[in-house]
Amino acid sequence: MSTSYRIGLVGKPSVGKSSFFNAATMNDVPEGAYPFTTIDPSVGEAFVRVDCAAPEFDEECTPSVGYCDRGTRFVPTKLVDVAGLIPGAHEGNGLGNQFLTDLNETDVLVHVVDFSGTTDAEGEPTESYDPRDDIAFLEEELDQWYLGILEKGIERYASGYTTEDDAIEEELAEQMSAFKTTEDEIKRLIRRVDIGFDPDEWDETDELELAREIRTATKPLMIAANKMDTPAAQENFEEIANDPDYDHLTIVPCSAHAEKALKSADKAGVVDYRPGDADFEITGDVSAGQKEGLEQIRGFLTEYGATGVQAALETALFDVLGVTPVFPGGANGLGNEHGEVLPDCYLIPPNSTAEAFAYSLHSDIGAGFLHAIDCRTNRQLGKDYEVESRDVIEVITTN
Ligand SMILES: Nc1nc2c(ncn2[C@@H]2O[C@H](COP(=O)(O)OP(=O)(O)OP(=O)(O)O)[C@@H](O)[C@H]2O)c(=O)[nH]1
Ligand SMILES: [Mg+2]
Repeated sequence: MSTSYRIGLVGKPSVGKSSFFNAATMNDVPEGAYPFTTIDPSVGEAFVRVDCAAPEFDEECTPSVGYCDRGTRFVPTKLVDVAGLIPGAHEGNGLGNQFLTDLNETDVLVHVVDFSGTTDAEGEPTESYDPRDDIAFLEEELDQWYLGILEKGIERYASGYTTEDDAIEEELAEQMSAFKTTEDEIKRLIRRVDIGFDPDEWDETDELELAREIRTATKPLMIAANKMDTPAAQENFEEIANDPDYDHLTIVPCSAHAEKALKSADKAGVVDYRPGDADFEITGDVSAGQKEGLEQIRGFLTEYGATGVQAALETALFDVLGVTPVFPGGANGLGNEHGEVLPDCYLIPPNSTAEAFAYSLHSDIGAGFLHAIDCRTNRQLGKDYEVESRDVIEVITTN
């Protein structure tokens, strides 16, 4: 069993969250140039790319989930498309708090921003809207959401409802359990904000700062600059990507439309396109108009290296969250008893040890852990070895 990660797509209405979702998952949820096209969240299967390890062993892999295309493994992960949020959502504006609840289960967020500037703060059509305003508002909105929950925890604590020897971090960890945080983490974050452990001493700024720390720790976020197929978006991107004020953010340029068009054309047998690639081949009969459209997309790929949809998902999971892909293997040949070769590529939490990896395979394997073997070098690995990206590992157990 490997950990199942969920990537959440967030942003104001009409930025292209559902279009991105459809492009990534080949689903068909409604897309529309009007706010709140999406009301109920959708969960779909997307893929992240990992260089397959099998060719290094002169083998061909047989994936049990996902697929492998010319040496690139496409490993499934969950993608969640939620309703748009507008300023004041935490106070009930727009669809209010519902979408926030839908985000609870996500591990990392892709903030989809309309870089073309053709939608206002509410997602209504406009011109020359500054994408910087979107970047700022979303984080503020999420912070307010966290603050509201944090305040409830502080109130509970102050009311003396909890038992005497409860520490504030215990109360807050319980209050914020939906965000998968722990007492230790809350303690560490309170220390980092440096406000002491007596909530009576905290003012509003302290509380907001703590809420923000907890939010960034439990819902890390990156930005997908969408609608990059338009000149206005390209201009905005040029400016913002070169603005030192935005250096702390990861911004991936993308075109949900281009990705969807290429995948659909591939499915129709008109082009050969591997998701995330910088180029494609026209393999079928196309009309002059289709050819022109495809060549336009090719121009985009040449300029930006890819459509950006794959890149955004992989940046979120591998760079922002630090998830490690690892192949369970065998030191004496990669195949298992069923003749499957490297059937799995697991996504495990950052900084996992060999022992933690063994536990993620099965609790019995973790409990019986003797040592692990690096299948590339046949080197023995101890339980504290920190698993690295694309390691091929066999676990040796007592049983
Ligand atoms: N040019 C361009 N337009 C896009 C792109 N992606 C989405 N759009 C358009 O943007 C509009 C909104 O798209 P949706 O995917 O419905 O946006 P959303 O963020 O899901 O909107 P809500 O569900 O209302 O929150 C539609 O008219 C899309 O065709 C893109 O990559 N390029
Ligand atoms: Mg939508």
